[in-house]
Amino acid sequence: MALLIGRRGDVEYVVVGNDHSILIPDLTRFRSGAGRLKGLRCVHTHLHGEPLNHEDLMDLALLKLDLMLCITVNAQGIPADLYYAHLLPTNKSGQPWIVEQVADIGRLHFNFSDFIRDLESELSKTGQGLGMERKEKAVLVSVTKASKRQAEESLQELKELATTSDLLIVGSFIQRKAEPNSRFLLGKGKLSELVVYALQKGADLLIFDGELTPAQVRVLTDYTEMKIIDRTQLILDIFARRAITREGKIQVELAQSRYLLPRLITKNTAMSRLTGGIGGRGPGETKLEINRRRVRDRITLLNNELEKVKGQRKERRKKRRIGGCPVISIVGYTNAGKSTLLNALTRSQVRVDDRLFVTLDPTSRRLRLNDREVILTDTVGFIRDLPGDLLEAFAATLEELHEADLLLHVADISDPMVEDQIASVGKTLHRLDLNKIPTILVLNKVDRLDGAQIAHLAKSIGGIPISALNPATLSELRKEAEAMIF
Ligand SMILES: Nc1nc2c(ncn2[C@@H]2O[C@H](COP(=O)(O)OP(=O)(O)OP(=O)(O)O)[C@@H](O)[C@H]2O)c(=O)[nH]1
Ligand SMILES: [Mg+2]
Repeated sequence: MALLIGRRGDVEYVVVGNDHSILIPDLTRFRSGAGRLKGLRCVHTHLHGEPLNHEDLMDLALLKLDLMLCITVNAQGIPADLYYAHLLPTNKSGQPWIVEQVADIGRLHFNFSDFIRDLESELSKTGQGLGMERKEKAVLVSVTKASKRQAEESLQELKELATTSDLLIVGSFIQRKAEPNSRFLLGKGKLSELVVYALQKGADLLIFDGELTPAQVRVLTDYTEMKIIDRTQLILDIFARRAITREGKIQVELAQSRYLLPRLITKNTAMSRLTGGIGGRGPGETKLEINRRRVRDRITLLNNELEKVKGQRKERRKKRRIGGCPVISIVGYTNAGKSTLLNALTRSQVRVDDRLFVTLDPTSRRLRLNDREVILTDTVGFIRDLPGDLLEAFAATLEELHEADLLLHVADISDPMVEDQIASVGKTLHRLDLNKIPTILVLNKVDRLDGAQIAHLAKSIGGIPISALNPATLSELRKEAEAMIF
């Protein structure tokens, strides 16, 4: 038999099980926020004299109970040893919980109110006093077959994405697995470790590297009672915050709606977390109450609007074409320095920032090459595994690239992942059917490396080394572009 007892000592539930287990009811109506426990303790009997078992501890962690206590009973039916466990604040040994044993219930001296007040204040201390409270705190999670190094590099990028989205990353959690558990992704034991880890770090958001299926989001949300998002959603969120023009906004909302649609069947709790987006912002927030049909209608509407915008773009392009100027488009991984190069070549002032996806809307500037005029355009950056919905939604913007006579593929040579990034940009260009356009590979940010490193990389990767911050390094690139375009 089990009692679930609230903070003031009121019994919320009485559960009757059998001689070896009890079933705890759905507790979603009880609170538990970042760094906060459930406000319920579970006191139950163990009829065979056994201490707290694995299931008890899993429940303690996953449900974030205040306390899990069992009273064993001896052969005469008299209360014997007693065990209790509670979660621990962050500690050096990384222990998630502690189990205590008391030999006789009569000797249990335990002031619950003082205990729980101290524990909760310890738990909520994490990250406080640093002026960080206002930011949402998140833990990054990677469940992967890849090597530890690959997983870490991938998480580094995920961290940049999260920071760009104004989240505070308070920890990361990697599980390497040959075959990820397709339903839960992580095993239940690992999942409970993750929940306690997030609690200790004061996080209420879990960000999974990669894309979760709608079913996985549902199951993970139900089990952890935390907000769950994946890399795709994070990227969509960034785009939603960056979009400025009407066209950009339509494209992003379209991508978000498409992503949301198959996920709308989830249970209510999961849905409100999901549709709220991160901190409930972006186009996602208005969707709390809308159903699938309305999302579908919205998608149709957005598609129509996008068609109109496409038409207008085409007209504008035509007009430009009449002038007969050749077009050079800058493409590349996000943050590679594309906008900086546009600025350097055309002495413009488009926005440059050390963040991901600063540029969303294409910008065109005139450029004089060898006394002839060309048009140089800057575009949205690419990223590894660019969400399909997003790529499709941005097809209108990226269509412009089909008009290009030459592509400058800018890569950040100082990034340890540069070769992967070049490859994934290549893949995206292929997906967009742009791989037939002549391309110059531009290795940017050489100022960050020494001569020997540059020579080595330029030889193994190929391409023209430049530093977009230093116009003096651009002459070889200008010459090569001239030669290819005229
Ligand atoms: N050290 C160094 N930094 C550079 C160079 N070129 C660009 N950067 C920096 O790299 C960061 C990103 O530059 P952007 O031009 O915004 O990059 P982008 O490719 O347009 O990025 P998105 O539009 O966000 O995809 C900025 O902080 C730039 O100052 C370079 O040659 N050397
Ligand atoms: Mg840019």
